[in-house]
Amino acid sequence: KINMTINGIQVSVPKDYTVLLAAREAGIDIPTLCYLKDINEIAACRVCVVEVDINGVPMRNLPASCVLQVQEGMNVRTNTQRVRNAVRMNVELILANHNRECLTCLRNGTCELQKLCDELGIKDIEYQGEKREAKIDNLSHSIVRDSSKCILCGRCISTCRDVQGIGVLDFVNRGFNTEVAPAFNYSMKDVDCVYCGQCIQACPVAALRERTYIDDVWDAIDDPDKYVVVQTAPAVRASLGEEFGLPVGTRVTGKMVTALKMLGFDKVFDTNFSADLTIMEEGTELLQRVQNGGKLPMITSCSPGWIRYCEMKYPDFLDNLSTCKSPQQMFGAVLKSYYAEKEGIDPKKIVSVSVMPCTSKKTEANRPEMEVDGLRDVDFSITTRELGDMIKQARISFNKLSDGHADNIMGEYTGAGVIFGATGGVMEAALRTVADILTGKDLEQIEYQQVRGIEGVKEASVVLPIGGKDTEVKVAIAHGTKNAAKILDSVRAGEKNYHFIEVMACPGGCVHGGGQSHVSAKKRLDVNPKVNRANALYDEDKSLPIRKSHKNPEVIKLYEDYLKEPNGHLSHKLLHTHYAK
Ligand code: HC0
Ligand code: SF4
Repeated sequence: KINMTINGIQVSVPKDYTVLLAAREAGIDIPTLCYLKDINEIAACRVCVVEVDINGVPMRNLPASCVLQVQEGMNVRTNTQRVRNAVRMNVELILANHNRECLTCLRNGTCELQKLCDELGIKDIEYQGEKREAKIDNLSHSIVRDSSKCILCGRCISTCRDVQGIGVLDFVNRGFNTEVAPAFNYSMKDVDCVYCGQCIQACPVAALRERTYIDDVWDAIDDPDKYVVVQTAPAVRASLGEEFGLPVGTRVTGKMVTALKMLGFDKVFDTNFSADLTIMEEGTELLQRVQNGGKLPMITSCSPGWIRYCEMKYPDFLDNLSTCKSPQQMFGAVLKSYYAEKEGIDPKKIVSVSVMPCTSKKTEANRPEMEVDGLRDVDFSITTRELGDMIKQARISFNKLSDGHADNIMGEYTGAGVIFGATGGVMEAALRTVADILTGKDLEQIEYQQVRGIEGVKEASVVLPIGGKDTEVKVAIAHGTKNAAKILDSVRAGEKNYHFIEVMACPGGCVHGGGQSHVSAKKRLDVNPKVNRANALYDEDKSLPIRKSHKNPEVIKLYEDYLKEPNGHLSHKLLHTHYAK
């Protein structure tokens, strides 16, 4: 322990602490902007400066507390006039070159710079210098980059490079013209970006944001000739409430359904339904590969950021990918065939909308192969945040809503479908079904704790009877592309062999997707959205009467009335695809 003084109060803190963390523990919230704990600790913005002396000897400059290690005998002052003036000047310099159209900004209300100015009492700006030229890159389906909003904090750069192991973004140009962009200022559309949106989650302002499709969805709803159907991904229900001030990870399934009905969607369904369907298809595919000597390990194919990553960086694993489309796409394909036929609706009139925790889903929905007979599986994919905005635009008091229930015949789901949204969830759902099929029993032990949690790489093995003999089925789970690389490298090197691998592009899985509600850097010091939101999904799983995908009555009916059997002829037409590059 280190003994030191902060603002005259004696404190004792662990040796590896920074002054910033020590102050927090002592109840002093030093302002920060570029700081993202464990990810971006580079003292770029100098908003967290403090005045320090050590055993009576003053440090000459004002050091940045986010990178300053605590020392015995340190005396820190965070609120002297010298500190206040310096902080104010540093923030004003940032503001001088920032597009300050706050009223019309997507991040109005969630902007960390806006909040900081409020907290620091900045009411006028002295420096009115020249502004960097604004460049907006909106050519990808997923991500918009707006240089006029960028404050050069570097949070996106560190996240993409160090958390995701990709490194698409960096500082380009010099001096006054410095900006954050892909190399040579290429569009995000033309680089190795997987559209995971983790950079958006890191961005304190609106320099990186999703490409929005809200207006397209409103237009469809307002068009009397269109039949507009919405599906909501598993993870959305664990974050949407945050848009309305509820604690991180509050489960709002029923309110979400009611709000969607109020918005005017003709039918409100659930992606969990097609998550269950995916397990039927993917589980069957796995059993066939294991029993018939097919390509192993089989790897999940539901996370579009992961698919893009595999295509670009690990093309030798493309044959390992399950041929299943993602639940988002399966849902759309079944909607415009089975559902349209059952209800007697012209599928050309159906507009298929998805609400996803994900920015990469927008690009997935637009992939050329994601259609059947000329009908797009999904017409518009919006994020959790965009749905929050639509609900606000409709003046719905979300927190007062009562619980609704998704419509039939594609709204029923099991606990297995819900947990898809957390890392390890697809694996657990698959194991529940595969174990039942192989043992011929209705197993009661269905919680696979080894595949849960936020460890970057998880492994488990389950002994199951295959072809009459007990076989150790080995599985692995990775979340975040950097962890995916670790697993794939070890498989490639022959150090590991597995039967089945789950990969999700985002750290934590979909619950921490690039389209989820923003959680500020400051708030992340106290709550871990990955954990809270995953817990919300595991709670919902526990609360449901049916927790295995193959027991979903609407999925059973879909096979009886239409698809006939998993991996059958119609399934291949509607629900499977091929990834090649
Ligand atoms: Fe996911 Fe999905 S679970 S990718 O994480 O598989 O986005 O939530 O919707 O499609 O179901 C995201 C979340 C989905 C899909 C499902 C899968
Ligand atoms: Fe990097 Fe993901 Fe952002 Fe693309 S979307 S720049 S891959 S963090």
